[in-house]
Amino acid sequence: MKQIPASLLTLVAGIVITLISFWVGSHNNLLPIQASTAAPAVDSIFNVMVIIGTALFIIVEGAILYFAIRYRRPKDDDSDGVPLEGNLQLEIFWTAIPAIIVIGLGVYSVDVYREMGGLSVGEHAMHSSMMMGQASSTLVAQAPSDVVSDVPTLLADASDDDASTAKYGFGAAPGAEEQAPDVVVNVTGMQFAWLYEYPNEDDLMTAELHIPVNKDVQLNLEATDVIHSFWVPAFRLKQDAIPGKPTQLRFVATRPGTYDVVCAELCGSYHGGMRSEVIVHTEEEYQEWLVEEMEYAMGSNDEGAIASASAALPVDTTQLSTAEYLAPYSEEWGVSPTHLPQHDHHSGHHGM
Ligand SMILES: [Cu+2]
Repeated sequence: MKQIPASLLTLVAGIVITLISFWVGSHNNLLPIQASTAAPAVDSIFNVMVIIGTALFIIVEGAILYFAIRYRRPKDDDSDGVPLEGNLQLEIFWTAIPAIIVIGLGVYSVDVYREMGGLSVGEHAMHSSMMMGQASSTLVAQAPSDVVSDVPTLLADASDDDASTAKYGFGAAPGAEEQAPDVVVNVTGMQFAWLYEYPNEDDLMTAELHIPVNKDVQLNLEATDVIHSFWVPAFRLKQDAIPGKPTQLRFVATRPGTYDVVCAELCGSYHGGMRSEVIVHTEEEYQEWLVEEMEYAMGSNDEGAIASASAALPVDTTQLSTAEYLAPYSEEWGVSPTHLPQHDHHSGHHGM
């Protein structure tokens, strides 16, 4: 039988590996549903990395298996292996290929990041500090010493002004920098809950995030205690909430539904329970929800509003009467709450 040339075998192997890798990359099914404009861009770079990873896996593991079988030690062969040392061409080759891959992925990821608005947040802050830089250098160049001494004060003022605007996070999509967002929600992370406040809706407060579909939404994130991270896997978006440093997350949800919000920064003993939901409504549903919530909040009496709001919010157990505190357990024990001890004098709500 005539020997098949090695170059031909390599070519065929290369084609087969490429086809398998592309197939695995585009059918990996590893990611959740896509529910924001950022998701397709993030998924495409993820899939490219899976394609490259699959090819490398097949080549490396394939070579190990092939060599282990093809060059296994024959029976009764106790001789040494062939001494091999150094191969400059091979070393250049296996340094250059990963370098090209890593640089390519780096450029690609910056492009995806830009598309998501990662480069447009804090533009105001950047502009003003750049302008200050110019102003101060002209002052230094032309002015007498008393003006120059004012420069640090001017710079300090500028940075004070910027303290209230987020410099970190995700801003408007490219081309939409001049447009104001359709919906603004202030998000506060605390041990161990997310709180949502709608500044344009009479500071309405909720424990889940409600937003309309296909609208430009801006979240202003902050934290009251430690660093938390606001992560919506279905949106492919994650942004830290940092005490004292406001951050921003601007996005467009593209699919109505209910999606998980997960805290992705280890923030204490109940970090694992720091979950919430984002509900993406159609425009009409969102307006209906708003009206309903506003009616709730401004309800016939204030106590009712507080009760309905607090039902959804984390409970401060120190403010509860004994009967209220035990109510969830009494059901489990088969005891009527009215039979529970009523030691404290303010247990006026017992039996509810
Ligand atoms: Cu947290």
